Amino acid sequence: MGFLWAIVELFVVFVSIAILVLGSAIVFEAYRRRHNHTHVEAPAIFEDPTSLKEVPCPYIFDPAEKYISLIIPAFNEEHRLPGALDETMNYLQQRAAKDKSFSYEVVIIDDGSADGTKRVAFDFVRKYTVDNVRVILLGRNHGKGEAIRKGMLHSRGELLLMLDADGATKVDDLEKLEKQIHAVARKELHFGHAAASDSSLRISDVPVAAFGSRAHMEEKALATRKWYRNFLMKGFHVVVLLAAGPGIRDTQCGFKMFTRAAARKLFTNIRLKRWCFDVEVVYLCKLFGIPIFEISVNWSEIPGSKVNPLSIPNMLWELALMSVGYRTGMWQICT
Ligand SMILES: Nc1nc2c(ncn2[C@@H]2O[C@H](COP(=O)(O)OP(=O)(O)O)[C@@H](O)[C@H]2O)c(=O)[nH]1
Ligand SMILES: [Mg+2]
Repeated sequence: MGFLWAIVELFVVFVSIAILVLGSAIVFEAYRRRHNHTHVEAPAIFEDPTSLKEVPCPYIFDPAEKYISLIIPAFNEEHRLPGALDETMNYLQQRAAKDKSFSYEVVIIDDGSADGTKRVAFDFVRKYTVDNVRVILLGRNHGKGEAIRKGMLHSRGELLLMLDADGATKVDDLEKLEKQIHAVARKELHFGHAAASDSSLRISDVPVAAFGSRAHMEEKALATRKWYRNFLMKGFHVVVLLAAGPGIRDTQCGFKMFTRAAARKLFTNIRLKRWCFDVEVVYLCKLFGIPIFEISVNWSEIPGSKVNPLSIPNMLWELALMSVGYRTGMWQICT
């Protein structure tokens, strides 16, 4: 009898393990399909909606052709994008009118929106020409990180600024980040070893990152934000600390500027495709020794956020992936 029980027990344990393994495999496969970690490698095509001609697509390793690129990820933003973009274009035009050496482009990445985002974005291309406003269509939804990666890799600026489609930060705050980058680059170009031998070096050649930061608004934000955003924020600080180390108070602000040299290193390596790509940016900056400057910017909480409690598992998954990927050497870095 005892022997029979032992067989039954063994059988139950075996079946449980099999169910567990099978269940995990099914969940993992479903997850893999949903959050497929392959990048969009098809070349970004810029279509001129007026002439319907395809415009050659630049690459981050090409020399800069503009002073600044503004990279805007957009997912279902038909309502929030027009206002933010009007404000942005006004600012850029006014600045270009005052300073003839100021040239710019805006690159909007439509990340598989199901609403009229593409139409809205192409209206701006028509209004401002394809030299000033460009649209990359990712086809299906990949995530904010992937949209920004694609935009960074195909833009032409010496300085590259990522900013949200909802205009949460006032666009002229970019001058604060720009000033900081100029100060660092100037120092580096004057005193750096490379500059001594090559006088043709430009600001875009010095790898620097400037992060907009909302750390100064944290108390007020905690009082006004939804509970899960506060929970996310607090918990996130701890997880980020574990994943990317200390030093940056606000990794998640959607307003960050990079020099072309920094963007080359960072966005040819970045792997995370959704909300935690910013943490990977911090990790990679540390790895490459790219200095990060955190600069306080204005931030308004704009209604219509796409971050919700369902984003939490994805965030944790991305951070776990990143920690394991880099620490085990499975994620190789190209320099
Ligand atoms: N490409 C892409 N961008 C997204 C996605 N979800 C949100 N965004 C963009 O990320 C930016 C910030 O989004 P938002 O929902 O306002 O986030 P919050 O400000 O952190 O609450 C906006 O430009 C959104 O269009 C997405 O799935 N893909
Ligand atoms: Mg927002």
